[in-house]
Parts: sequence; structure tokens; C-alpha cells
Amino acid sequence: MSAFSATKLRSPSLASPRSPSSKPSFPSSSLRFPLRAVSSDVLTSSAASLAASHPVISRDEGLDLYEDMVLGRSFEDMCAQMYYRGKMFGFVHLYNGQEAVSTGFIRLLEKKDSVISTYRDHVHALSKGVPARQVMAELFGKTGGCCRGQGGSMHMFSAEHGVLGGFAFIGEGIPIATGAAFSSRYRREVLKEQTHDDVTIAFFGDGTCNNGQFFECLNMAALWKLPIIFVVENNLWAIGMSHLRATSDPEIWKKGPAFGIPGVHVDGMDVLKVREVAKEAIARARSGEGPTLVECETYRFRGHSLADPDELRKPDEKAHYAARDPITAFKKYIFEHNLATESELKAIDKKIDDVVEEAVEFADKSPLPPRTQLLENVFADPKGFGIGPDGTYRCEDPGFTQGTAQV
Ligand SMILES: Cc1ncc(C[n+]2csc(CCOP(=O)(O)OP(=O)(O)O)c2C)c(N)n1
Ligand SMILES: [Mg+2]
Repeated sequence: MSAFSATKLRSPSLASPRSPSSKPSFPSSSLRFPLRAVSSDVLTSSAASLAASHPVISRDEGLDLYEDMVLGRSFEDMCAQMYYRGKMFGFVHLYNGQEAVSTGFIRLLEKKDSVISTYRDHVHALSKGVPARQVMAELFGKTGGCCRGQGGSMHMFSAEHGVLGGFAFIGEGIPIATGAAFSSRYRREVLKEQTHDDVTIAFFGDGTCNNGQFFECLNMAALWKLPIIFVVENNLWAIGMSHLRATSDPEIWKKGPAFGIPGVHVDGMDVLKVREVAKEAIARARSGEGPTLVECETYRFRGHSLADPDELRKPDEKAHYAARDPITAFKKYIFEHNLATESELKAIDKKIDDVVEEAVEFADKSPLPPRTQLLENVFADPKGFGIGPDGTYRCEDPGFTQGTAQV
């Protein structure tokens, strides 16, 4: 049975009660369905996946998945250190705990395919092949960054690697992804450029699914059968708002079928399960069968951003997901299936430590951008900044690009 049919056919009847920690403050009688945490079903399928007697991947594939997840984790741990040392500015949102989603999907993509992310975007960029040194330098605001330091943490972009941006406004990336998928189909079918079978993946969070752009884009993607995959990283929280309190029907995957799109729910802490679903969704998109909505149940191991003391989530909930760390679980799978030895994995860990160290050194040495770069790509007419006391446009002041204080 395909991953889709197995998941789609799961009964929507909502039986077991929610965990006490996630109880809503409104009376349950006002709900259409009794709510429940989805993790109980997920845990069953995860255990089944990891206990499978034959590996579903080759040794090389397994090592690639492991290396990519370790890169994501180590890179982000280093980001935290650098942020607290004052090397980064503004908000920095880390992805610790969610690595199986990025790795499970993106490592199956080709270079020509595109990825769109949110402000939690560093790891998607890394999985898609943007060199760690370019991501770190971008975080440091330096010219060696993938956007020459102009984007920063929340705006990773690399045309070369098909990373079409991290977006700080939630939901903003979804229409961009839909447009990219539209352009693929248009080029192939209208302009007859047969090689354009590229696929776009939009990653976004559970909280974002309450935003109108999500629904508008599901509609357009279904209408035009676009080669796109909507991947919801349901980490159960939108800053301090529990998903179960904020959404009328918390099973996001069910919103796909409402638009005629397959909806799939998968354990986002199990890289092999994610990969299984991703394979089918990517194949569907590439062969012209249209979009898929995938809800990955996952968890962030840190606060919403590095400025968040993370006091709202209950310790037992955090412990529950910490025990399901996707890297630890996959390591166990690798050993159980004799895909690699402990020393081989240690060698990968060491290689990644070196890559991350080198990324920091590179970012540190990379020069700051010139101040004149501030107004590059600003489409507003600089005359809109007004007229100064001497009667000339402020933008004609020689100090204009020296910083906003001059304006
Ligand atoms: C349009 C818009 N409204 C509000 C915000 C403020 N905001 C920043 S993050 C966030 C929560 C998003 O949660 P979710 O989509 O679950 O993503 P997660 O942070 O959990 O990855 C909100 C509401 C925003 N960035 N953009
Ligand atoms: Mg969330």
C-alpha cells in the first residue's frame, strides 16, 4: 500500500482524549469534534517504521540523511552560541528537533527544484545545498553571506540552489511557492519547454495554516494542478499559542481533501516516514498529478526564537518529544540495520563539527557590507524621503546612504 493510501484512509473519528496539558479553556461541547493530540497515532506508526526488519534505504542514502540532520543540528547549536556572543542581530529562530522534516523532503529534491521557507529557514537552506559558510555569514550580516548580508537570519535566498527565500511574515512564502509552481507548469505546457518538470516545496508552520493565504493557495494549486507540496511543520505551537487552542479542526491534513488535494499526516520525528511520504508527493508533482498537503507532526526543542525564555510549554510535553529526538532514533535504526558502525557515524560528526567551525571562521573574517548597499533593491522612489531644511531632496544629501539617522 502506498504511503498516501495508508495515511489518507486513516479514520477521522477522533476518539482518545487530549493530554491534560493541552486542554482548551473553552467548553468542549462547543466543538464540532472532541479534540485529541495526534501523537498517539503517530507514535504507533513511528514504532512500526523503526522496527521494520529490512532497511528501506541503502547505506549511502542512510549516511546522507544522517549527515544532513547532524549538520542542521550542529549548525543551529552553533548559531545559539554566536547569537549570545552578539555576532547576530535581530531575531533568530532555530529548527532544533525538526530536522527530519527538512532532511526527509529536501534530500530527495533535485538542484533545479525550489524550496520556500519561513523565518525558521537556515536548515532548509543547508539541506538544499547552500554552503554552511554562506548561511553563517548571512547570519552575521556579512558580504560572504548568501544574500551578501542584506537578508539576515529570516531571509535566506539562493537562486543557484533553488532557495527562494525565508519569509518573516507568516504565510507570505506560500503564494511565492505557488507562483514558482505555476511558472514550472506554464513553461512546460504553454511554452513547451519539456524539461521544466521541477517541483516546489513550501514549508510553513501550524499557526500559519489559520492564515488566508494558505487556503487561497490550496485552491489555486488544486485548480491548476500545480507541481507543489505544501509541508506543514506542525510543532504544536505558534509562539505561545497552542495549535489545539487556536484551530477549529487541528488536523491540518484534512484541509487538503476539502480542495481535492491528497492530505497526509506523518510523524515528523521519523525521517524515514517523512521520506516515504515525500517520495510519493514529489513523484506526483513531477509527473503532473498536482499538489499534495503534508502535515508533519514535529517539535521544536528550543523557544520560539533565541529571545524566548520558553516558559509556556510544559516540561512533560518537552520531555515527551525530547525522548523522540529524530537524530537519536535514526542512529538507532542505522545500527539495528547494520548500515554503519559507531565509528563511521563519529567520523561524520567530526566532519560536520569542522564544517561548522570553518563556517564561523569564514563569517567572522568576511567584511561588513558597505553602507551604500542599504538602498540597493529598494524600489520606493528615494524622493519619497522628503525635502530637507536646505530645500533639496534628502536623498541628494551625500550622507543619505550612511544610515537612516540621516533621513
Ligand atoms: C502576517 C504575520 N502575522 C503575525 C506574525 C507574528 N508571528 C511571528 S511567528 C508567529 C507564529 C507562527 O507559528 P507557526 O506558523 O506555527 O510557525 P513556527 O514558529 O511554530 O515554526 C506569528 C504569529 C507574523 N510574523 N506575520
Ligand atoms: Mg508552529
